[in-house]
Amino acid sequence: MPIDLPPPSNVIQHVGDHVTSSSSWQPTEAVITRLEKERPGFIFRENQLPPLQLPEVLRSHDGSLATTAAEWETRVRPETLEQFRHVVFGQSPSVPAGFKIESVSEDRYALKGAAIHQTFRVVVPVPGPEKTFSFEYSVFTPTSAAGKVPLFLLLNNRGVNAADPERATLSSFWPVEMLIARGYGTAVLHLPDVQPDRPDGLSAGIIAALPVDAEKGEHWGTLAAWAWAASRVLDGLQSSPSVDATRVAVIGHSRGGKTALWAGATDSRFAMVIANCSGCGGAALSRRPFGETVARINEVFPHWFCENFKGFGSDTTRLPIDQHQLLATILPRALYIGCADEDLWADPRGEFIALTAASAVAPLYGQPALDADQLPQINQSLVAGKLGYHVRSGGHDLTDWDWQQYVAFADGVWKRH
Ligand code: GTR
Repeated sequence: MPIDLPPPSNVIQHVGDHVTSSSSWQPTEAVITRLEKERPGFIFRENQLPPLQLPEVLRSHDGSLATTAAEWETRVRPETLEQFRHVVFGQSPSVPAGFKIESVSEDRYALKGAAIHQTFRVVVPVPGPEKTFSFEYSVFTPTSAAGKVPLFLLLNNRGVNAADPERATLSSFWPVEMLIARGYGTAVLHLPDVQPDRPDGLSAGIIAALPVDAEKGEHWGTLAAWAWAASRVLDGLQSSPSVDATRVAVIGHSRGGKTALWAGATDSRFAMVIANCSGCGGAALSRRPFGETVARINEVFPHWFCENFKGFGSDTTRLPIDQHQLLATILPRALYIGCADEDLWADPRGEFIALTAASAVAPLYGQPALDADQLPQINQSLVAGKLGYHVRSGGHDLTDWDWQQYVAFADGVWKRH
């Protein structure tokens, strides 16, 4: 049963082609005009969108509404996850027997003595002649920590220089030094080590190595393979004497953000999920064709989702679910959605609508829901209970400012002051 969302009139008023605002964030005319030139044929104005109707997050297939946390957890949430496996991300394999994690290296004097740096290898038994498929991840923990530390696991979708474990190249994409100084551990998984990010990449990587028992239409895609690997890293973190595995935040940017959401949805051991500029197939709504659309993402990145998702490009209203329900499956754990002013391709406002709709789950756990009229001003972090949201000024990136908001959010949720 779809519900009508309130029109955005309390946030944005449409006057012909011009948009005037209340104090909430709204895109500037200059950015809209630039994107309309750069990406003709796509929508960057609210008044060009079709009316939005979304499935209710608490509604079960049988029509009943979850009114308790137990009903949500035992009925609606599992149904929702199954729909996402079926039509968006595909079915992932179970963990093969004999799977193990080996220590590769340890530097007890990393970052001039501020951190211990360890590297691990995940070894997955596979049926082919290679017998195993393996990939590595790196972990930094503060030397001065009195006990186990909470940790940010970055899913790195960029080159190694964006998240260099050797620290020869420093980048705001992975501010290890800042995180260590703030008392956090941090780990990085380089996503292409698990699965190549190419349309023709499905004949390589973990997807080629590890068979999955699923119909063709719901065979796992690249994002699901990356998310599965993130869970294997969490397996390793669980046996670390220096990491508090009950306080691990999985964080990713863009395609890494989409992956972080799916990892958090499918693995409730992740206590916090942070999706930065995740956009279409991430926190942005498929039924809102603002910026990147389902048709376009499946055309340009045909390897990311399962085959079934391609069938909805021409009419997203036929999708049995939408991305707000993906966000809902992460609740009542902590969830932060960050995006950027100039990144209209990723639809910051659509991400906020998705988060507010997902927040219907929060009151079942005594936590506050969000209202659509709470869209914050630019460069202001909105935090309500265990939900966070911001629109930063600037473009499609994971910046120092974004990280500062995420660390402050984790400090608050995990009461570290
Ligand atoms: C964009 C793409 C997005 C996003 C991004 C990225 O071009 O359209 O869906 O994933 O790239 O990962 O950088």
